[in-house]
Amino acid sequence: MFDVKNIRKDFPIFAEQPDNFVYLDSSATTLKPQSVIDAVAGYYSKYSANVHRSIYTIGEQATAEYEGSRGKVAKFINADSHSIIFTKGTTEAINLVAYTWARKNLKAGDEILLTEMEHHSNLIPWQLCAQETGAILKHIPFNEDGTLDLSEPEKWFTHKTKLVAVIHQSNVFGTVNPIKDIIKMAYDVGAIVLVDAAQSVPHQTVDVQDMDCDFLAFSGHKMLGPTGVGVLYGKPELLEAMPPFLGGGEMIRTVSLNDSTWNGIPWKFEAGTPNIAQAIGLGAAIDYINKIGLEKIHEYEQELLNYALEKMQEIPGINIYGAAQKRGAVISFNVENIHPHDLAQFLDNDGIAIRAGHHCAQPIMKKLGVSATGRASFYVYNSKEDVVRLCESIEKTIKFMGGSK
Ligand code: 7TS
Repeated sequence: MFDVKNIRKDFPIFAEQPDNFVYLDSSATTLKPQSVIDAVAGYYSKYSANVHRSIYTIGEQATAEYEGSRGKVAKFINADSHSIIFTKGTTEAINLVAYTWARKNLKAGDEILLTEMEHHSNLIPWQLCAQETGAILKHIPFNEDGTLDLSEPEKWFTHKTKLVAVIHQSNVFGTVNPIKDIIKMAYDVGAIVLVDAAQSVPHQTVDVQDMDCDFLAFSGHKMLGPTGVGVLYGKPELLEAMPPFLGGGEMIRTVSLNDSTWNGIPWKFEAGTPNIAQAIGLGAAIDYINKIGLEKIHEYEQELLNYALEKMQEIPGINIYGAAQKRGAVISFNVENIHPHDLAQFLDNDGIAIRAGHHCAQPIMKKLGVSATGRASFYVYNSKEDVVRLCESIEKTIKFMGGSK
């Protein structure tokens, strides 16, 4: 049994908000449990020293907690601590690879292979990189059901493919892409693979050894952690060979006026005072997830997803985008004759928070022929009751707006 009633007690926002508050926007960012808030506040109130430089007790405590968090992240995805770089989020993690590995290794005519279902943060860094290096962008298309069309791999994976950067779980369709197959196809042509795992790491077990990706990026704030912290995992041999991203304090070994040598990994990529409190908060979020059990969370979310799909499909005039067999608990939809922004506003009046918009995936919207969709996404604190409330509120809006006939 998944004890959602007790889990909700760990999230102080539910006591602050009106009783009818239903949060269905965890794909954008998740709510935070008290233990994460306490970990962040604890750093600031008890031992707020800088890390890696202070030879006094609270400085050593800060370093131990910050590095301890790195260890928790590493264990969470089955990696070695040295291959975990703290960044600001998924976006910065992807940019780090684009500015260092890609600009060093790509030349005119090389191909960067993406998909049509990427979040903007896994499109734009490569557009900028292609403009500078002369590399060519290619995009694996998606089918009507929101799955990737991998029927002609030879069209996409060629001897020119040098980098494959692909979303693991779609933030629009929920589709979980066949990442191991994609990685195999990439390795068969000698390409490097980056996985955008922003939507998968919080919801399913991701094991980088088993997946065997080269790079993996995700965000703390989508997994109950603070904003301002994310992770880039990289295979150590790749990270070692990459030039630094940002220059400054702590990323160096020696500095003279005209040149410098670099610190070892991962610190070579963490210039300046890092996001100490946020990284410590992410460690607390991982502790919280582990306490419940990620497998249990995944199972529960699948149950909620199936329930929500069943109930939502009964709503007249609703159009749900994406029907992959393997998918996460995120549902994008539109209701005939009602703009999703209007729908979101009406739901908000009933205390229900969904996202309406293009979800930072404008190319998906264009292909679907819509400017926006509504989106409901679920996490540990959601219940079947939330699904019922969502459906009732959508139906009420349809009646009020004279939507679907
Ligand atoms: N990649 C994916 C798959 C995402 O869903 C997001 C954020 C990002 C990258 C960027 O993460 P960030 O933490 O660096 O901003 N997705 C969403 C969303 O779906 N709604 O709001 C943010």
